[in-house]
Amino acid sequence: MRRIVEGVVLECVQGNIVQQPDMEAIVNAANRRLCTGGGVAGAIHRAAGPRLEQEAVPLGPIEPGQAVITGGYDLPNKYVIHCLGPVYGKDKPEAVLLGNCYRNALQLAEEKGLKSVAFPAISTGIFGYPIEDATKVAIAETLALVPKLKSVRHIRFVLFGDKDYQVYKNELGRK
Ligand code: AR6
Repeated sequence: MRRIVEGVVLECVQGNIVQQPDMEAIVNAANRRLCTGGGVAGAIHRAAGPRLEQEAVPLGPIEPGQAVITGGYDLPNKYVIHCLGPVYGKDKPEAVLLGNCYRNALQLAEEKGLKSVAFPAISTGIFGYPIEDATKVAIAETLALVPKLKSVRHIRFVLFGDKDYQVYKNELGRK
């Protein structure tokens, strides 16, 4: 599912975040220490190789909503943008902190002059954020930023599961 808003392609696909070779940056659903983990973080660190941790860990610890950028190493992507999402029910206000992830990630992409960024559904796995609520935040925040983007021209949301993909598809089509 894809739509174009003010010249920016917004799309959602079902797939794996580490298999998006046409994107300049992929976003990691990181932990505060920026080390490897489960879910997205595990997949990204495995695919990027140990040099990713060597660069990322000294940049941490980060706080919920914050984002930092590193190289992509053995990934097909030039950069990884690491975001710490809120733990649902613990880091509050969740929606603000989750929105900050998308805003700060896109700001880093702009600063690097990147054209394309792929996001996973931050916080919706181990951190427990309900997918419907997280999707509303991710899409509303991204749409609010689109008019300000100068270099980013392609934003892709990559959903692992079919249900998550359907939720994104409905939300992106509705707005
Ligand atoms: N590609 C795309 N989406 C994925 C992939 C993948 N390879 N793997 C999982 N997902 P999570 P969080 C989906 O748990 O909730 C880590 O251990 C998954 O189904 O990766 O922000 C870190 O070290 C879910 O919908 O991130 C942190 O400690 C979404 O991506 C903690 O987990 C996010 O799931 C971060 O938790």
